[in-house]
Amino acid sequence: VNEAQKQAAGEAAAQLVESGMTVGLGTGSTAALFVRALAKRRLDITGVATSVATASLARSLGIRLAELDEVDAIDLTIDGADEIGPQLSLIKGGGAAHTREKIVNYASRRNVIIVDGSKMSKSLGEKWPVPVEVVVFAHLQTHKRLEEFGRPVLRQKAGSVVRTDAGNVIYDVHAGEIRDPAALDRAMRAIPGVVETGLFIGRADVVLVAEASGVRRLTR
Ligand code: A5P
Repeated sequence: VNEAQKQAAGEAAAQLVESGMTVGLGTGSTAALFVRALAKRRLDITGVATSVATASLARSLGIRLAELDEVDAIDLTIDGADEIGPQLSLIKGGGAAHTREKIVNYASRRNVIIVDGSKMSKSLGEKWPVPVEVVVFAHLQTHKRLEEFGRPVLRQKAGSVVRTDAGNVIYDVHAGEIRDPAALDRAMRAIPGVVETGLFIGRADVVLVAEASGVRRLTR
């Protein structure tokens, strides 16, 4: 679905990268198309991956990688998103990578999000639940606390519980339309056992939206 649009967004993002940059590499199918387009440009860059999956893709394409703690700062991070609401607020974590993605995002001078048109929504939460990374210890207690905000569903794939790169689990909290995403983010993160939410508020400088008519550039 929307493969050509994702490809266009990935290529447009690759054009933003210049030799000498340290570049944050996002996770997901759209970010993977960006990583492929970036590798084709053969620039002298250092990548910082947001997941084990992205690290192995980048390595296989010959992109030099560093750990975040080995670099001073990241110049530019390109990542995908699951849903984009007003003021470029984001829901991320559909690929279970949002904690690392958020750490890389905050370490980056500029953050560009690439999506196809299907990800845009009038009200954040109308399309996606909020992914919340939770430590395994007594996660049913954390589940109970999360019920205050909606219906939490433990994420499973092919019959087994999904684990993040850090070994934690994910609860997808069906919270409906979110009126105040910053407040919801704060309230969820205040629960013991919650590692991070997939709400990214005020963290996208630019969103590149690929549609049939071309790539639109949105700024906050
Ligand atoms: C990963 O955890 C997510 O934040 C991704 O950025 C998101 O799921 C986008 O993936 P697609 O580009 O495959 O839709």
